[in-house]
Amino acid sequence: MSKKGMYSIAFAMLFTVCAVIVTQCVRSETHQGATSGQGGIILGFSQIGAESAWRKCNTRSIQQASEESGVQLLFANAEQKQENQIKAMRSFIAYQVDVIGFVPIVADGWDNILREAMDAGIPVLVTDRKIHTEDDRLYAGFIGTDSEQEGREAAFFLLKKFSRLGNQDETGDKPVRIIEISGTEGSSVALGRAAGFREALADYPEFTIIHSQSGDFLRSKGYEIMRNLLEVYSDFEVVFSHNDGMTLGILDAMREAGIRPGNDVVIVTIDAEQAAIDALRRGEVNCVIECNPKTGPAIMSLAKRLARGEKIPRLLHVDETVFSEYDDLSSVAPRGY
Ligand code: GYE
Repeated sequence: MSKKGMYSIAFAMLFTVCAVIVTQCVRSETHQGATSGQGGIILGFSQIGAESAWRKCNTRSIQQASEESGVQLLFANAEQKQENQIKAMRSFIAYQVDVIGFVPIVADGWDNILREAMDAGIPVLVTDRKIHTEDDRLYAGFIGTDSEQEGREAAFFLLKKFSRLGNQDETGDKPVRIIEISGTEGSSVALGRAAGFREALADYPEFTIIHSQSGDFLRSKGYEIMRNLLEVYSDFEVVFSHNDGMTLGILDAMREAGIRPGNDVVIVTIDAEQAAIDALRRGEVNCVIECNPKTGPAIMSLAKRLARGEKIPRLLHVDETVFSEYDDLSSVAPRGY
């Protein structure tokens, strides 16, 4: 080997050693900084993006809770790409954070990165959306929404509205044709909401889903899809939308076409953003199922327990409620998102 070659190998080795030392120093300084009065825990958190008002509130909740609890947060926004989430998690492992938290954009494809975290001895908390793994021991626990239940609640409202469970509106056995606009394909919440909805309607064949399409949880897509569907379908009774963002787009498209949402078509939506509650009060939406984004404080306390080496519950569902046209809405507090 030439002298030049040897020098460059030596330089590369020296550089690597320095880089490792610098990283370790930065880390122990941050740890010390955090330790002085704050608990000294570093949580690396991979968020999926900012696709909805719900998501922005979820991020605010996590950032605010980190400040209040003294858990130091390394926050990464994946801009809707699973590969960005995996990269962020890999960098959290290299940084030797105490705990990794993430919102899995889709349910599949996490086993390898979770194994890397496990090999590095870093516990992982799955939040908001669930995952499928070969081995459930690859993550410490889950906190988030019960999407199957949300789907069931959407169906229960329709059964009541069309008088199968109650007696509000008598419509006999007429067909109830439903258009479903679902969330991000492959996400546990879109799969869960769809499954719970179908399960609860399984014994009522007059309820039929005539069209189901993903609007990716985006208002713009909700609008676009509904505009196109209104050219194809002239008769349907219900729209079940997996989130309020898409619903607001759907309402815009309907108004433009001269359809009165909430009146000509029954609208059921999930999240309970302020804008959806306002639409419910105006009578443009019939039922809003709450999905609770304010998980920051619980995430921080779980992260502390994990950092202390404690076990946490495998599954924690957040509290969620339902608001509908049958309720007195006068006491619903401002939603904050
Ligand atoms: O319903 C939607 C969002 O994962 C529960 O993601 C969450 C969903 C929420 O952007 O608005």
